[in-house]
Amino acid sequence: MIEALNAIRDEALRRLAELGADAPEAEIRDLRARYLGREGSLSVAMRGMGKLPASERPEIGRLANEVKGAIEEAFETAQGALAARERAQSLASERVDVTLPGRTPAIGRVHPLTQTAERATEIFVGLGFSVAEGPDVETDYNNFEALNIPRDHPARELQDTFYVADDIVLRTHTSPVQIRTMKQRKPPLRVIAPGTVYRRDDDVTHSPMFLQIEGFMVDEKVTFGDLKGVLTAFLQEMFDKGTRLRFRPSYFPFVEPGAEVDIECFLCRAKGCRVCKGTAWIEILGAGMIHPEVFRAVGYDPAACSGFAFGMGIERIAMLRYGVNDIRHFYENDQNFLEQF
Ligand code: FA5
Repeated sequence: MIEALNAIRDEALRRLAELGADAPEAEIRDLRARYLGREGSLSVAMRGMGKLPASERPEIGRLANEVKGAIEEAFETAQGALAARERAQSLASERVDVTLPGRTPAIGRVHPLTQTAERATEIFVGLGFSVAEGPDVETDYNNFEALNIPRDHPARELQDTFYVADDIVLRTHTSPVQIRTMKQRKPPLRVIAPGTVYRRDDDVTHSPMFLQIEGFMVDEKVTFGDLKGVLTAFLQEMFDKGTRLRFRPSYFPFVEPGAEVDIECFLCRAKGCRVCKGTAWIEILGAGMIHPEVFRAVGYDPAACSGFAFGMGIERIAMLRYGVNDIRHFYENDQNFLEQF
């Protein structure tokens, strides 16, 4: 038994040495299993110890453990050397250049239309207006009827409407917020209402979904002069002090008199381009004195109060502010475009 154990150790150490320094890990593992595995020769020999006389067992047992320890140590050394070699190889081939610049995570920013709407809101708040909101899905009554646009009124054709149901629409303008606010509150009122509106429209200056800011003021003696003053103050703050604007008489059923306001086209410096359609002016808002029928619809006495209202397009203002020549850029989500603002 003693000889057998010594022979197993010698053979194991010799065969491991024969494998050489470049032996792959799998071969070392196989060889190890051949001696130390459950069916390996050392394990088989040790199982035979039960048959030995009791007096020999302690000595043989000690020797068997020594042999096992020697074999284990030899394999551990070989496997350790292999691991060290592999680590050295991978360090030599993988180069980490610590001087490379880091990867900066992309940081989002506020959309130019939101920036423009926020700036506009800030200016109106500075002029004493407070902010109100209304839903995008609106009743036909608030969007049209209460604004003096009855069912068969030709003005409905001016706004290509998306209907959700017979009496429910995607609001075509922010003017229904006038109705909602006036029904809830009493004059004096100075309110703006920014929001999204929808129409069947699509070209370089028209989008099917766009933003408006409604504004209105109601008190005992509000005049058209107040309207001009507020809009001039707003536009000169939004653009610059020298900004020229013009009021053109126009028709909206919910105001009398009504006007459209244009500002000089900054894109072409008033020479005429495709955005201003060669006219040197861009229409940015509709406005006027609130119609007595609207006051009646919300339960106000038209003889006791007066007011102005306006509704302006945020995209048009943003186009002029940033020199953008096609409204569709705002909705295409092209990073190269958006990163400029
Ligand atoms: C209205 O929507 C009226 N509610 C405005 C108003 C309010 C008048 C209060 C009187 C009193 P209009 O349809 O003209 O009016 O639209 C107002 C502005 O929205 C336009 O001047 C323009 O700047 C913008 N606009 C209109 N249609 C589009 C569109 N399809 N895409 C982008 N902007 C648009």
